[in-house]
Amino acid sequence: MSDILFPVKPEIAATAHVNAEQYKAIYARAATDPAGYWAEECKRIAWMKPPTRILSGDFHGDVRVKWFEDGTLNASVSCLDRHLATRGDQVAIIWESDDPNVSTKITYRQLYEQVCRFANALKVLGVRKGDRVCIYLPMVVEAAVAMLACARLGAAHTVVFGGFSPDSLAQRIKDAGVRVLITADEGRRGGRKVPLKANSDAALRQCPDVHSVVVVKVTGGDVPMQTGRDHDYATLCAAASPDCPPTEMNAEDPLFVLYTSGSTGQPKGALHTTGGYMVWASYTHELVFDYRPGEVYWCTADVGWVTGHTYIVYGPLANGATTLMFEGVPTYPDASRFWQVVDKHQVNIFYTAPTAIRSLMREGEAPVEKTSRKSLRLLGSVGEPINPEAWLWYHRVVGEHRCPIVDTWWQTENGGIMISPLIGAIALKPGSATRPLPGVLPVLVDAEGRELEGEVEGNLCIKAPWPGMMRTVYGDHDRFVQTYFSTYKGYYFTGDGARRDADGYFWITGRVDDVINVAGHRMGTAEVESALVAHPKVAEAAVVGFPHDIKGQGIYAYVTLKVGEEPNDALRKELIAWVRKEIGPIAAPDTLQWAPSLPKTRSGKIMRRILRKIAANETDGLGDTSTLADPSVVKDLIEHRAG
Ligand code: 6R9
Repeated sequence: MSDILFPVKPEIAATAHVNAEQYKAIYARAATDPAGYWAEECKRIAWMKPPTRILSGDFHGDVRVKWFEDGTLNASVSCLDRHLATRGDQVAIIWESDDPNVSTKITYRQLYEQVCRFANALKVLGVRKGDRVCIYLPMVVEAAVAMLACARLGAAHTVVFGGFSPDSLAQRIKDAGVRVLITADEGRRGGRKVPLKANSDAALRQCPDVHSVVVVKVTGGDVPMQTGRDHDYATLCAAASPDCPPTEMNAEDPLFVLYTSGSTGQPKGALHTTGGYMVWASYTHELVFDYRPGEVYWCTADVGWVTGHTYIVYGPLANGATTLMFEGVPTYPDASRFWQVVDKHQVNIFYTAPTAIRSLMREGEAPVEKTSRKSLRLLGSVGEPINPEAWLWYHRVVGEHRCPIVDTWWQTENGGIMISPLIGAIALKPGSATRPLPGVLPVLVDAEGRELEGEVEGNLCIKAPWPGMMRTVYGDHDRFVQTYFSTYKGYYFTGDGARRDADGYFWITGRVDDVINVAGHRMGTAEVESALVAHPKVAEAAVVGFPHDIKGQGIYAYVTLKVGEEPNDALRKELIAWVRKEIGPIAAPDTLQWAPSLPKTRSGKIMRRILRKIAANETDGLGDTSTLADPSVVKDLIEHRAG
């Protein structure tokens, strides 16, 4: 681990939202008097009826946490209406196309009008308060419009990443009880086309309840439209009124459901509510990015992930920022693209993932150095642990030692950033997410759930509710309690391990459950396994993560074939393509090894610890294998290690 320390620069501390002394004071205040602290902070968003009851519930029993429960609001008002008087003509969204010659800008007033029109159009299609609407769009402005239009009507959106397969899309649509889908003809990424409408059509064959599909023309590709079901986005909006009063929502009414992978079975729909989420989105965006009015802010995530929800759409728009939406990829047309976009739009704050930094690092410094990047003031990282080498490269080459880096740790379930430096208050250590934000009480516990003190490594838990936390798993509250609050009683368990150093800094070590983090995307091993065993020739499969230079972790699959099936290269390729088709490209195994049998305990449990070691090529330290039913299995797997 890196011991290098980058102290807070005095000129940054002097102007930042929070300096070291203030951090200490507000951290203590939020920890000891959460209701008092958030009663003040919740005023940062627009309320129809301001709340008087701030917090109820805790992490015991059936975990019914409520924030601001007697307040009412509409999230779109905080993001749009309230800015019209002061910054109606300021750019709200800069959209940069996959094609470097194309970009557009849309002001708060224009965004407001588009959202109102589309909300009215959705109303005509029957969307009502309390419904769920699925959004399966590429990175186009219409994705933000669609999210805000749902919010305006009080319908929860569930955004599905455009890289997911028809089956994954269908699964989410069915689980959420969706009846209206918003998609595009095709997406564009790195010069290639993504067949979103074709995928939607395939998915909807399994979803008879979806009665309406709205299709945004992105590429203009020729796609079949089903009469009565499919509607053209532009035509609907042109016919709709630009005036749409916001629906009054309770603070605890759902804002969105976002599916995320866990250690078992099917993805879970993380349900976020309106008041607490919006307060957390606005608060964390302002503090962590030290956002100031007039700045251009760019988060490179996709809106299909939680980072896109909170830090492209809700946080920045609530704070009246100019937020950049990028349709493309970091390496198209070449490895200079990010920095060209930074120069073109004079970006001040830039937030990306370690996997992107590592892939650009591999291309050398020249593509970065041929750009100016003088507008940059602050850099951010999210999605997985950032290795100190990548951190230092980001700091030296991209930020020219000028820009502090905020390594932000958080999860879909959290709603927004939880552990991160505040640039005016906390000295940086490359590779450490540093300290918790005010309102966040992280603890490390041992296997028995006992809190550990001081310099120690343990399981990362959170001790008390914060406004942005998810409230339930959509449609399955028992699963919510079971997944997050049963491992260590009275604590929210993150699924991550972490170390705390002598300065009280947190170093996230990665998942301690059966979740793999592939290029910042969460993938449950169980999901990949069930896709593999769904193939007619596969008898059994075990999937683990292994260290990968660019992606952080790669996917390593051990496959046992049915009796009579011959392992060969063609079948290996077929199985990898099968997973890609079943779940999506992000789930495709990097390595697939044939396993005549898998290492199991006498009770039949697969010993993943051993499979992880073999995948990582750390076969010297396999540890105790005496509980295996047949220890010879391991020898065979080591001999035939793939990759
Ligand atoms: C926002 C997001 C959550 C998991 C989380 C952890 C990993 C995210 C990290 C990080 C180390 C960071 N993670 N940020 N690990 N340092 N700065 O990524 O949400 O997709 O739900 O993933 O990602 O393992 O548990 P999500």
